[in-house]
Amino acid sequence: MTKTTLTTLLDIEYPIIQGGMAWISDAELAAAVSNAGGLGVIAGGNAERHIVEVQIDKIKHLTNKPYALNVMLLSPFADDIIDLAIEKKVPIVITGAGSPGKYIERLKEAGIKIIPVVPSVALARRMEGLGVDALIAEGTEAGGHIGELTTMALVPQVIDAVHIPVVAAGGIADGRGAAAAFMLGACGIQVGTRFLVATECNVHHNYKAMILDAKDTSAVVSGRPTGHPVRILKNKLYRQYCELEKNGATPEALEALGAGSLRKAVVEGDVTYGSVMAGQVAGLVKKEQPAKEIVDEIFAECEAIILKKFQWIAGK
Ligand code: TUI
Repeated sequence: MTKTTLTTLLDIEYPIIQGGMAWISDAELAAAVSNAGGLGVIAGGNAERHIVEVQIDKIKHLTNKPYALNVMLLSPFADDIIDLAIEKKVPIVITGAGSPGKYIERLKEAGIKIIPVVPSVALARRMEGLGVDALIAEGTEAGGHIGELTTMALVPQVIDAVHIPVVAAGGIADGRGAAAAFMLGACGIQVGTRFLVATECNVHHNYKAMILDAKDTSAVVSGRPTGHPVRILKNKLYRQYCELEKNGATPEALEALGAGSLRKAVVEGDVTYGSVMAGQVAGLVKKEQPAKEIVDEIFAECEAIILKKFQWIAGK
């Protein structure tokens, strides 16, 4: 048990949030993380309401611990997913890929805690002004849709700019990353990539294998010209993307190449022409293990590092 403002706010045992990963974070993974004492997250992604509804109904049978629903605001169904969160009395909503401004009043009225993911200080300030409960400051090391700033630079700047709890995300996969996040002043961490290889994660085994094989330079960014840069593992799809970009393809043509590509990798296991979203820490992820083991290991390692540093500082 590690008490921080985040564990108190969310009524969880460990200050860790599982990253909401479109097509991947289902009730099974989220429940495993919540049962391990962290905050499990079901990802709405681009899915229609009825798909997400099944996962919410399912998680209620798999855990009695708090969980969250991640609402991806670029989704054409974002309005429906917010309605669903309210109807189903989801305890916590995490938003990504945009500003949740227009939904905040209704979510607050329903007693739902709101934690937006922010890539900048400006958005962090705006969100605080709207009365959100906490923020996740996500650095560009993260997988999937990303901002510009690194976690190391973003997190302390966001912390200095707001008075609400700030969780660090992007580039954190083990106890060393967690300890670094706490040193920056974060009250918790969000981890995505490492949970991709959790035993309870239902992503295709080819996707897991590619994460386990990744090295430091495997994760690259595609789609900058579309305005929606996405971090993925290098493959043939990425090379096609680069070719199109080099030849001056329109953002629409680039978007078209990406359409449906995440599903292709996650569900069909086509990791050659599919989009294998992952963070820069993919190279640190070396084995498949149960979510509980991942959580326990991260905090045991984090605690040991922090205790060792204190001894060092005290000159012992
Ligand atoms: O949302 C994510 N990561 C994601 S979403 C996703 S699904 C997807 N698939 C294809 C294309 C795009 C997305 C895969 N990974 N992380 C949280 C995050 N939010 N990162 C950056 C942001 C963000 C960016 C701009 C949040 C707010 C924002 O606001 C701009 C505004 O509206 O002011």
